[in-house]
Amino acid sequence: MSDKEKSVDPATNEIMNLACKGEIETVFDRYEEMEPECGFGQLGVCCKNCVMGPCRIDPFGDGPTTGICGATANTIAARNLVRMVAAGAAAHSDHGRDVAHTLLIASEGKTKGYEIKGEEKLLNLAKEMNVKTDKRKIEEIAHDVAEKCFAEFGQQHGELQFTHRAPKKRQEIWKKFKFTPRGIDREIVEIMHRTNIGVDNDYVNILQQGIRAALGDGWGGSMIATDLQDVLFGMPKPIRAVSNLGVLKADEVNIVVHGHEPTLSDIMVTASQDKELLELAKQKGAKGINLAGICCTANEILMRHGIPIAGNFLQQELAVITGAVDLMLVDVQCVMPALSKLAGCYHTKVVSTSPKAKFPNVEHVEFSEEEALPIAKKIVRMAVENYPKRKKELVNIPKDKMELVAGFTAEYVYHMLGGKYRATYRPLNDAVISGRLRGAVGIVGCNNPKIKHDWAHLELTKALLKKDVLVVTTGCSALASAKAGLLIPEAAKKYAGKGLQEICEAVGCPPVLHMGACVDISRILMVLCNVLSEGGLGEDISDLPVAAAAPEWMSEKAVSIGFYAVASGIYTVLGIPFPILGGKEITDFITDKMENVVGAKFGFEPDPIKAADLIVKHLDAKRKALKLKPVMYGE
Ligand code: NFS
Repeated sequence: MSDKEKSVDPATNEIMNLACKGEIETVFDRYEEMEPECGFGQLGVCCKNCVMGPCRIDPFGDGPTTGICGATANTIAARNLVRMVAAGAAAHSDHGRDVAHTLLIASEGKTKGYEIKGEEKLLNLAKEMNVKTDKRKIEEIAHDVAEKCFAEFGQQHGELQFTHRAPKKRQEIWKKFKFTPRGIDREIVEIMHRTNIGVDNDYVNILQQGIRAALGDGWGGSMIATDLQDVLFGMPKPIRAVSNLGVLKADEVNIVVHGHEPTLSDIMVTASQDKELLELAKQKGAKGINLAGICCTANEILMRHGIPIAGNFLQQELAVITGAVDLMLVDVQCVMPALSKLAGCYHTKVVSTSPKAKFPNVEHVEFSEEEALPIAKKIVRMAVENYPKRKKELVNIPKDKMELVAGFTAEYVYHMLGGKYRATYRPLNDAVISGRLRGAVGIVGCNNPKIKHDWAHLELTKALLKKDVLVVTTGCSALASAKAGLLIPEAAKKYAGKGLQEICEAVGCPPVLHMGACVDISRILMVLCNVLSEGGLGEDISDLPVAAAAPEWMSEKAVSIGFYAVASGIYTVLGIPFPILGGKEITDFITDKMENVVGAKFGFEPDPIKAADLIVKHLDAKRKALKLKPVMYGE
């Protein structure tokens, strides 16, 4: 690759230069080679939902104005978009289902390696779900909670349990427009039905089902994943750790876990500390076994165990190019197929584990929750045995690494602000009411080679901090902030406005709060519910001076997240527009009219500074509507 720097992260650029010299191909090269990308696809006006086509609508009006069946650009764009929602919601929800399964078999004593570490959370869930707790063993309670969560996936009518956590007003809006999800799977299936040739042709009606399925993700599948993970693996608490490629070690066996489900990564933490395997590592000449993570599974074990972060989505290939990764272990989601070919150039073993995600020419060690620990140990052993094959001349580990604090939860905020004896959200609400804090924004989502790596995440985050906006973050955006040093308390002094600085100093927290993986955006929803119940800031999420942004998104999961955020009443700004711009009316609906329905809308803005302006304007308008004082430290 010849081009100028692809990232704002020095470690990424260093390894990119290496790749370039060695003529090793990465995602950045493949992106360049793909340009110009298909314009019809970008505008959302190509359809291949039946084989009379594929059809494409001419965006300039010179060619066909409808598909062969008569579908307009708006219909086609809407169908394509909600199919993205279906795929995204399915991914998050299937993750949630796997966790429910693991909890179920763990409660029956059928697993090797898992135990119930989050008792308090389990008991709270039991109460919420009407599961009896009196004189019952913790396993029995866990069993019934897991079964109830399982039932949410296949439920055919009624309302998903956790939608009742939303403020009353929000629930009423959902009821009024038939947005309340009935069952997680049902809503996803209905998208596939409605977008089949010749079914739902009204773009607004199509979006209605997209919203319902997305809410089934945010207040269903993702929320179940988060809550049951807390039950199984324990509640995260703020923890210090280190991030970036510099966490790889030259003299230790490096195992990188990549993917999403902590059922695998969490057990790898235990396996990598096994005495026998550590001894074996020494025999092979390594000083220890170093576990590190990439993407959201990294977030899971970071916030529960302080396991270091090797990088975010666009760094997965770069980790291999350091030549120091002895084994990369993958499960599901965000794993590039390119890894298999790339690993062939190094000694790195890539190992797939999920029956749902295999790769040609990649060794597959099938993971099962029942045999979790023995399988994890087997994989660690493979890594250790591969260590002597490391080619010293190919090892280049960048020096860059950065301290961070991660692991904030909706529950922890009570203690963080209220102190030891009086757990409360009051100080947070008061900070907003008094104008010391302007509001809060969730910055989340992926990386995308269309945008300089990490740049938009960081520019937007810094611009908002300066305006006294508290930032909460998850996913690969959280990892971008981690690498840039925004997740340490000291960052407040450097980047935050005076009001936010005062709060961070008083509480001892960073100005950017790491709240976990992408499924943990459900934690952010719960923070907002808690803020509303504390009082003084309106009655519905759409009343709050809050917003969301995904400046570098690329995954279908982000489409689902965006929809449940907006349908929950949160203004959401995307750095890359949805592929719908070929349909004028649907674009207008999503970026404007939707506000009349759900009290929030999408904004599309690639420039992070302009995005920050849009968000600040929105926060100020919400403050005004609540009749709050002007922000304490002015502009
Ligand atoms: Ni987490 Fe969200 Fe993937 Fe990163 Fe993007 S999809 S699940 S943000 S890139 S891991």
